[in-house]
Amino acid sequence: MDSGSLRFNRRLGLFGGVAMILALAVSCGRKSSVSRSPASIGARELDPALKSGPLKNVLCDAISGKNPGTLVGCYPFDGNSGDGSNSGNHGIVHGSVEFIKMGNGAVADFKGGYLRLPMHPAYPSENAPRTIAMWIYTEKESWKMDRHTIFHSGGFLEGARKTFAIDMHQAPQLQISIWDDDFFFDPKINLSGWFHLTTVYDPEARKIRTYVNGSFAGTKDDVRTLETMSGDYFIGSSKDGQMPFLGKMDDVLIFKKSMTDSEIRELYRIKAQQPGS
Ligand SMILES: [Ca+2]
Repeated sequence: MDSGSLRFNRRLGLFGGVAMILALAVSCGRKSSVSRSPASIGARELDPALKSGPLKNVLCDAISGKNPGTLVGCYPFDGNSGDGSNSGNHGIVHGSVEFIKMGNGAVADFKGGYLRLPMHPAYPSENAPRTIAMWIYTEKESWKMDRHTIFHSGGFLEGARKTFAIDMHQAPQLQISIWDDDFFFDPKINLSGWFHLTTVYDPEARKIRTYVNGSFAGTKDDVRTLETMSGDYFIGSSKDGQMPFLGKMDDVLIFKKSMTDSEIRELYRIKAQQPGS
C-alpha cells in the first residue's frame, strides 16, 4: 500500500475499517470463487498474472486450429476476462461480473455488470460475415422483452441494420436484433439451465442462422445489407451496460466468417461438454 493509499484510508476512518472487514469477510466466504467481490472490481478487471497479448488456453487453441485465421475472440472466463484468440483483446469488466468456479474451469456470472471488448480491427463490422457462439445459462428472470442483452455490437438506436445483437425476449423466444425486422426464434430449451447458442450472419446468402446445442434452430431470409458500426463489443449487456443480462455465460467465441452447418457441428463437438459437467 503506498503512502497515498494510507492517507486515503486514514481519511475514511471508521467507515473504511468497517468496509475492509466486510470485504475480508466476503472474500473468506467465497473460497470457491476466483473473482473478487463486485465492490472491488476496477475498470480493468484482469488477473494480475495475465500477460498482455493472447491468453494461453487449450480450448481457444483447439478451436483456432480448426478455424485458421478466423477466430478473433475467445473468452473462456476461467478466472478472468482474458482473450485466448490471436487478437489478445482482453475484456474489461464493468460492475458486477464474477468468475465462478464450475467443474474444472470457471464461468462468468452476470449480476448487473458487463464486459466491454475494446474496438478491434479484426472484429466484423459493416456487412462482414460473422459467427458468435457461447454457452448461456438462463434463469427465469433472464426472459424479458428488451431488458436483457447477451451480446452487442455496432450502434445503439442509430438506425436500421447498424446494430448486431443477441437479446433475451419474452419466453421462450430469443431475438437477433439488427434494429430492422429483427429475427425472433424459439430455441426450445428449458427456461432455466445451460444451452449452447451459435449465431451466424451470412451476407452472401443474406441469412441469419441460429443453432442450439450444435443443431440448426432457425433462419431469417432476405436480410438486407448490414451496416454494423465499428466500435466496442459488449458481452452481457447492450452498449455501455444498458439492458444487462442476468445469468451466466462461458466460452464466448467470435469468428470473422459465416460458419457452415458442418463447421458448427464440429465446433459443438469440441465444445460439447456443458460447463461444470
Ligand atoms: Ca470457462
